[in-house]
Amino acid sequence: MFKNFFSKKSQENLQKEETSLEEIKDPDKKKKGLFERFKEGLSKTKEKFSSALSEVFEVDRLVDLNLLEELEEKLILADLGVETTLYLLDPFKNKVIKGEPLTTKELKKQLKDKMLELLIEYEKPFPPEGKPSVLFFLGVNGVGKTTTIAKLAKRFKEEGKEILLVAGDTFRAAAIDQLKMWGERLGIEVYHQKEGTDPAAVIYQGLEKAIRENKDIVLVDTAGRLHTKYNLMEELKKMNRVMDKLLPKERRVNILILDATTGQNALSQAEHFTKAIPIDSLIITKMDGTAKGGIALAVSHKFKLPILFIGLGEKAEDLLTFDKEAFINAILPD
Ligand SMILES: Nc1nc2c(ncn2[C@@H]2O[C@H](COP(=O)(O)OP(=O)(O)O)[C@@H](O)[C@H]2O)c(=O)[nH]1
Ligand SMILES: [Mg+2]
Repeated sequence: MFKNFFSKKSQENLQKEETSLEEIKDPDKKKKGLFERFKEGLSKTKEKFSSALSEVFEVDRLVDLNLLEELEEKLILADLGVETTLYLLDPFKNKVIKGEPLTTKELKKQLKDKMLELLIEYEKPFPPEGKPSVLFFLGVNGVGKTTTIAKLAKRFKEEGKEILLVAGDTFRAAAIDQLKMWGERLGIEVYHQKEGTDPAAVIYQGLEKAIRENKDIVLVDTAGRLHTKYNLMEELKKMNRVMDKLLPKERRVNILILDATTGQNALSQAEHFTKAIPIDSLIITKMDGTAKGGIALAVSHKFKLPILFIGLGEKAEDLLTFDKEAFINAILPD
């Protein structure tokens, strides 16, 4: 995998994310472009939703309890999970029980509105204001932390920001090398120490350096190994405390990375991490390769966390700022 990671393909993947001149002249066009990219990237999830829901919504008819039960089963299977599905459907059940008329057409429209409502928006500026601001990336091994850091760092660099990457995954030398190679490729400095160094110490010194050198943004990589003697959660708490000592919390975003292909497992990962340290937001990766994109709704709802970006591939431009309308319309078109 590691070798693969820095293949020629990956290099080509680092091409510039461009906004065309037409999009600048016509912001609606940009929005349309965004909708298209969500649609394309989420096509597998859309197929799953449409094959599951087409029977329910095919003909416009009056909704009864049977239909809602059928829909319930299908939404659970489309990775929305029991909790979120019940939350979405309960008001419609109550309506039907009370004998209020509701057509499938109205149901679909109102269901989409409710889905939009439960996706929390990230209200604060991103990245946070103040120099330096810190993005702290967490998540289990292989979810895409290092790749996402590279994608974001590239974006910030193109905006003219001074960046520092901190190699807080000191568990394997290869993890440090992976970040160093991204740094070289992107022309961005990486603060690192030897394999096995206490990650909290690396982060402390990395942050001190960023403060001293007046960097704009620090992106901190971490290890994600859960099934070893290494107590990841305790280590993460320590890293969090160390950063609190150097900078006000408002300048940092703790970002949990989840891999959409893991489906319901993402919920238990979120459970673990949110118990250990305060998580501010989510990035959900690998939405391109999976039909399990519905997990985004389940995890955002259950943990009341906004989604900042979604990963729709390995290319640099495949990190899209999360747009809930584009997302819902992509998986559940009218
Ligand atoms: N298809 C796809 N692959 C991704 C995405 N994000 C990361 N990957 C791949 O997932 C693998 C693991 O990524 P890595 O950043 O090393 O994960 P880490 O262990 O969390 O740092 C790599 O092969 C990445 O290219 C994505 O959005 N889509
Ligand atoms: Mg990594």
